[in-house]
Amino acid sequence: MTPVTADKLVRLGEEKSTRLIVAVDELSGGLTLEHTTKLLAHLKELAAGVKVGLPLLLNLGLSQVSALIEKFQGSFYFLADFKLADVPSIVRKELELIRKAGFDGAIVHLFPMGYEDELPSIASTGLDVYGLVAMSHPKSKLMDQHFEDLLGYSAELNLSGVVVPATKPALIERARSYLPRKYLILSPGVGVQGAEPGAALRHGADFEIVGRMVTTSPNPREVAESIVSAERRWLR
Ligand code: O7E
Repeated sequence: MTPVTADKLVRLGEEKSTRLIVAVDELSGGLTLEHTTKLLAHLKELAAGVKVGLPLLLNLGLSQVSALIEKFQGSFYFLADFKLADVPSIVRKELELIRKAGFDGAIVHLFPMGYEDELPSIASTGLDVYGLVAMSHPKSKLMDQHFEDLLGYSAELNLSGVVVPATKPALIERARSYLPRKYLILSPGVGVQGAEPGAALRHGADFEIVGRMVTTSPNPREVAESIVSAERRWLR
């Protein structure tokens, strides 16, 4: 199996000295192409990645999302978060289409399992895959109970990394000590969901996924600057 290292994300993070991935799920003026383009233009020097979820996809449609990726592909790492959780052969097809749309990486829910024949070979298409092993909200009891199983399973799949919430720092520490260093830890839950910017990095995460704190602010650039300056204290 070829190891996957999410080179582009790591490179952009280092070049810009940032560990911010912006989740564009909500925008003050609405999730239009115009507003999203304006936001990304403002964040060019501050964010390493852009997470595109179903709200943006369903508002813009895939062709506008692809156009956005093409416009900003040199500036950002584009991460698809389409809540993939299905039988392995279908998830594989979905990942191939995500790659074709221009994305650099994609997040997959690991709990359906059975991915061992499908996910490692996705690396050859150039798409990085991240597994979700815990969730940020306080009521995610079933996920939390199976965190160790999902973490162990993620290591078997030779992924680019995992998603572990910033709101549960003990889980980040556990993931960091358990997984090989090449696994990136991406942490959502910063800002509106309660974690302080930089805190996930302090506990061992590699990147922080931040949505509404930036995207619904009247001054997204200023907020992003404050997040990045908090993160810079913890850069390794
Ligand atoms: O709370 P915000 O606005 O900073 O947004 C957080 C983003 O991270 C949002 O896009 C949400 O879908 C995502 N996220 C979580 O908030 N918690 C999780 O546990 C997992 C994710 C996530 O990215 O899941 C990938 C399947």
